[in-house]
Amino acid sequence: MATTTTPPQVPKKTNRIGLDSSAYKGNRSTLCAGCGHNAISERIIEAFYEMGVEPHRVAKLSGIGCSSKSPAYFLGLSYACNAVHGRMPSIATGTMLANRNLIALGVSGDGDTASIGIGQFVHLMRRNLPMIYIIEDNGVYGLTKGQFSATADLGSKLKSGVLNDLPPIDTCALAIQLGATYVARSFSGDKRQLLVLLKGAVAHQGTAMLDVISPCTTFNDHEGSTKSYSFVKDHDEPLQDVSFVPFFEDITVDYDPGATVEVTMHDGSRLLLRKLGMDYDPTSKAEAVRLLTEAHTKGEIVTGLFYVDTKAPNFLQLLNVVDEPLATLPESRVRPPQRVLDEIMEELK
Ligand SMILES: Cc1ncc(C[n+]2csc(CCOP(=O)(O)OP(=O)(O)O)c2C)c(N)n1
Ligand code: SF4
Ligand SMILES: [Mg+2]
Repeated sequence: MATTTTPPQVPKKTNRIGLDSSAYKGNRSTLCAGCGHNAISERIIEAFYEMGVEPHRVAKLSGIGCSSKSPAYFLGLSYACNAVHGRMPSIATGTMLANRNLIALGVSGDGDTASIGIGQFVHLMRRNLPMIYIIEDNGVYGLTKGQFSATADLGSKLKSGVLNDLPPIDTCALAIQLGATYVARSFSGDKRQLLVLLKGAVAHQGTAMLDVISPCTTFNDHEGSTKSYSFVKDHDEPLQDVSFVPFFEDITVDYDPGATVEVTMHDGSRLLLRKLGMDYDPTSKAEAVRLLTEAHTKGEIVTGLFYVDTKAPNFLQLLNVVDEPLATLPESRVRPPQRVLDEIMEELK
């Protein structure tokens, strides 16, 4: 009689908290094949897996758009709120005020952020709320069939031949000027750079704003578009070669301090920014804004970490928010005693 042998079980690879990568995945994507947003979802899965973040500590927040749908496709064990178009910042602010132990991960689109949501975006950036804010930037309103968004470049062309005659809003320059403390631009097709910048964002304790150019294969990947795969590949000018050493890996790295800038993040992780060509100081707001202005003039797409400040107080520190989730506080800690109420009434007399 023939005997059957069962193949030996290969144990699944796990991260530092014992979870395998399936714990960081979500539903199967319903976005178009080749959409840049799918590649960003994959990098988010990798970053949170490799950082060993507990999925139940993450709150995924988004607005409306193909980009804003994408949180359904990663971190399926995390909390999630798909907000109203352009209103994700308010929901994120409330979430973090209610429980500062969460890690807020916002995913928005260029339309969601730079058009209908611009008012909410600017106030979020000036508050330096601890959160990761990703703009999946394709220069169009993908979900509503490809109209220009406010990040579309002057002179870029729609599939129908219509030319864009308005200048773009640079969300990175805006975020830096307003007060965000970790600001970067990347490309959905640059797996390595995007993964490192995402890990740095997880380690940061203020607003980490990542504008990720993410081509829309259906409506904005043709000749004449400045957000197509081929245009971005041809015009991408990486500012630095970025690498990341997480706090839980006690690794010493040899580098030439003249050519590499080391940034220590809030949790002790380190970002190593090896200069590529020009001298650049990522702690100078003025330099960052100048760099972005010059890049626009030259028609270059500069990617990398533009600005970082690990010292500025964040919104929760400014407000002195308690450590515990507000919902767990007993009445004795949330209700002022009668004596305090009486004093207030006296002052108002
Ligand atoms: C209040 C409101 N106005 C308009 C719309 C229609 N709408 C849905 S998504 C969208 C734009 C999405 O563009 P973007 O944020 O760039 O996301 P993408 O689909 O390109 O990823 C618009 C205008 C809406 N859903 N709600
Ligand atoms: S329409 Fe564009 S943005 Fe939306 S899923 Fe398709 S390729 Fe992506
Ligand atoms: Mg868009």
